[in-house]
Amino acid sequence: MRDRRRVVGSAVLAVGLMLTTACGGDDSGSSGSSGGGGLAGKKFVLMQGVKGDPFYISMECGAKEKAKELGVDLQVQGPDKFDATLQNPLLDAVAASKPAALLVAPNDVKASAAPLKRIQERGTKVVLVDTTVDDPSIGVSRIATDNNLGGQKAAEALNTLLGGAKGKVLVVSVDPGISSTDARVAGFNEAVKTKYTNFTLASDTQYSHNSPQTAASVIQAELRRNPDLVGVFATNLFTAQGVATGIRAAGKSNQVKVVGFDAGPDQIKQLQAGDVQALVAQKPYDIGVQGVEQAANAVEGKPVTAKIDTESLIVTKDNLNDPEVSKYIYKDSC
Ligand code: T6T
Repeated sequence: MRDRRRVVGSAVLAVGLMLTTACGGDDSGSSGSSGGGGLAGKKFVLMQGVKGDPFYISMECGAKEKAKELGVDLQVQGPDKFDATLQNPLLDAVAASKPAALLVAPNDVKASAAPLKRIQERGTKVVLVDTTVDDPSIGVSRIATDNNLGGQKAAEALNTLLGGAKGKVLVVSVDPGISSTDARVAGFNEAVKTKYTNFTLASDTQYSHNSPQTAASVIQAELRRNPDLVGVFATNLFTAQGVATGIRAAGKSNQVKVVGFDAGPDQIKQLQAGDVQALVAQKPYDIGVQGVEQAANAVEGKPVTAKIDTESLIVTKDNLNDPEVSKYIYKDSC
């Protein structure tokens, strides 16, 4: 059932993934109708890292499905930008409404801690989904992709694409202080240092601030400084989209191989067009399902799993139409 719902069939892919714009993001409720016992009607909140991002929309789809099954009332919210100064006031408002549980993707490892601590102290069960904070006392459960491993997989994919050749590569990330993307950078850099020593980092990690436009300008500036660049690892959806657009605009799509994290509908189009050569797809739907499961366990006083690492997989033009791969392509509506 779960898999069927998230399948994007290969036929749909073939006609170019004509998916419409995002539905997720703001206060869309999902009141359950069945099951749940002591959970029936309990209020849960999912605070996304940012609104309108197919990664978080896919997470929302999984969370809603599970909430429905358990009879939980799930409200979904997210800031307009991936920015703790925008997310924190939303978290303070959540604290005031005292939900039974909060699933949250904190925007910053440090700046998000204080409001989450306040929420937790008021008795709400906090489950961290996708991103985390440094303070280990926050969250009864933390559920995320093994992002360090994902970064290592990206390095391996780039090496395969380049046939083991020597050359300059670059990492473009989002902002320092985001647990997920920082771990991807660390995993990639470790792999370059220890395994893919044929690569040289062209410069320090560059940052897109989660803007495709900024990512496009960053890569174009970098291509002017390093015209012999051969590869880029872009650590999230909007960064990867912008990097691919920038490389195409610079006329360097044949020279520079791009490995991007995430598998949003527009990223798949870029993969099909040859502007990106590999994607590291996460399983956000599963994170949403497991997030609600763990939150429900905490609310009911049942055992909770403190840390769950979810998987990622490499998507290329060659495996894209395999249903076991295409089912992990993100959605922009449930
Ligand atoms: O890559 C995901 C998520 O894992 C990360 O924490 C922030 O960016 C995304 O939402 C993609 O835009």
